[in-house]
Amino acid sequence: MKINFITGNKHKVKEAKHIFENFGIEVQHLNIGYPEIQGELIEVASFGAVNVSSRLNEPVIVEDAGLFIKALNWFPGVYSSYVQETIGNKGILKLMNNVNDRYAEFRSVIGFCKPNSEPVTFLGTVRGHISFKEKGDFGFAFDPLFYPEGYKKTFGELKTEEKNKFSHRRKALEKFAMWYKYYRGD
Ligand code: ITT
Repeated sequence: MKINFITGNKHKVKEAKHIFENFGIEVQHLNIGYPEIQGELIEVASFGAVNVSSRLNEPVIVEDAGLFIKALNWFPGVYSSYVQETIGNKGILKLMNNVNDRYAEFRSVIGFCKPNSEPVTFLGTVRGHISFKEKGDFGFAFDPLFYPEGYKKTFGELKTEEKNKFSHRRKALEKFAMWYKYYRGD
């Protein structure tokens, strides 16, 4: 069993391969881009999945994800990628200077679509809080800033296998994998 995963982010592919292994699903990585509309994660993932499945004429998944910080009115959220490339982790820490409520969530939405069908989406969330400084060299992007709830290590201090046990991506990919493997019914 195989699925096309359309993304330009190699870290996402590494995490997905790890998770899909348990389901016997092989990841075919294609970095062919797709239009990312301005909107909520679910809208972006749905639109992207429809677009690529019709271009490729094959079933595909895409993922839209982000870091949502409560005290910043859930910024950077859908702008996560842009914010990471511009102000980066140091910029986020500056915005969080003297902020006591450090609650944050990572959210991931997997969008699946096969040609000429409606898209299906799967949401995964992990709760946590923002650190006071960057910690760890593992993972990518905001990982060194994020303490998952109940952990004394940031995502940046966890190896892929550990992060994958409970990450937002794990939850979304696992929901998708269960459905794809057992319930899809076609
Ligand atoms: P594709 O759209 O090509 O899949 P991308 O990196 O642009 O790759 P998104 O549009 O989903 O991915 O942007 C999400 C951004 O949110 C991502 O670039 C990171 O900055 C951040 N992000 C998402 N998941 C993350 C994670 O597990 N760890 C750290 N940062 C993450």
